[in-house]
Amino acid sequence: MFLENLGADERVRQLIQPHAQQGLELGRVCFASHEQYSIYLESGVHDATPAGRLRWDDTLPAVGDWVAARKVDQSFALIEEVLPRRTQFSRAAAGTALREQVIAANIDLAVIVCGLDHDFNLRRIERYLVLARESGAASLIVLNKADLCHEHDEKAASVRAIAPDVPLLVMSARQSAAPLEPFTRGKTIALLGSSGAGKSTIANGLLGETIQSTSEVREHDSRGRHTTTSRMLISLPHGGALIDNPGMRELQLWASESSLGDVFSEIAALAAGCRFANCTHTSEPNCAVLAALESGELDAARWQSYKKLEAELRYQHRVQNPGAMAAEKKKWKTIHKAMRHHPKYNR
Ligand SMILES: Nc1nc2c(ncn2[C@@H]2O[C@H](COP(=O)(O)OP(=O)(O)OP(=O)(O)O)[C@@H](O)[C@H]2O)c(=O)[nH]1
Ligand SMILES: [Mg+2]
Ligand SMILES: [Zn+2]
Repeated sequence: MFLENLGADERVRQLIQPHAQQGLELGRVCFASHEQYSIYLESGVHDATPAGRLRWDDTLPAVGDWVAARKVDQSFALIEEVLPRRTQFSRAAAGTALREQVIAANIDLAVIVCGLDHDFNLRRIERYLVLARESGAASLIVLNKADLCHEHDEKAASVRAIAPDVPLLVMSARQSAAPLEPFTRGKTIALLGSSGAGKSTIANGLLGETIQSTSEVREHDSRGRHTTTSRMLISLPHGGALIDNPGMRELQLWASESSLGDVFSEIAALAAGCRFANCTHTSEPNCAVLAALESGELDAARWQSYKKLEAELRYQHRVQNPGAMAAEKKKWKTIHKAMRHHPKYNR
């Protein structure tokens, strides 16, 4: 019953079947930090540790994962298997090499929280939208702190312009999180946004009690204080679960070009109208993108934002695929060699 409230549906029930025959039971990871894990089992919360095999296979669980676990005693369990994910949120983690870091798994709805104070930033919203799109979860944007802002209609309109298909709520979490409640029932939601945007305030509102600490933002720039430092999955009173996230200082994208294209779909549509299929939209004749920039149909800041994210993804792709980089180098070597031997360059 308890796990059903947390979102255990037909899919995970089926996935656990073969493991249940081995004496394992269904669980959901509610906390993961520095190799410390907690999981919900039907009988309640247990501390847990992943089987060594998961570490070697690089398939360690993340918050939100459904797992097959072996209960060791009343308070401790061993995670034997991570069940296939429906969605997964990742960011690029810098270490010795750039790698994918899964932040949370099996999220149904990404709630992108942005304050209507100095926190308000369309470009950051776009970044989160790309990340959410890549994860497979649906998105919803909350413009919070409506009580502090007089021109929230204007700001809401500018958000609608960049994300016409994404549901948008303008609210004041300090007063009530009720507007968001209908979107959360039976779902697993993740609260994303910068420090001080009001994620934990929203979480407390939805939970109906103060579970997450919150703290005042700096007055002059509305910056938060990184109050939430770890990620936890908490069950919601009306069914479903939420993950309150720490506000990330800088969120490195982990996404594919297709997610970027989905979030900036009007740009992809424009580019399809360029005369050259491989148009770089810099100086080519009959470039639909340049024409749209000229006429004002495409906002220059939006275009810059797209290019910045695209460059970030390209870079990432190159670092991840040394093979692709080597192939690119080889291609240029061949071209340069051909040029050296070409009569035009040898006069
Ligand atoms: N005026 C006003 N203040 C709000 C509102 N929502 C949140 N706050 C305040 O903003 C401050 C930061 O809120 P938090 O909920 O701690 O922000 P957070 O997004 O969880 O921040 P981190 O945990 O640091 O990532 C707190 O002082 C809240 O009381 C709102 O709707 N209106
Ligand atoms: Mg917080
Ligand atoms: Zn073009």
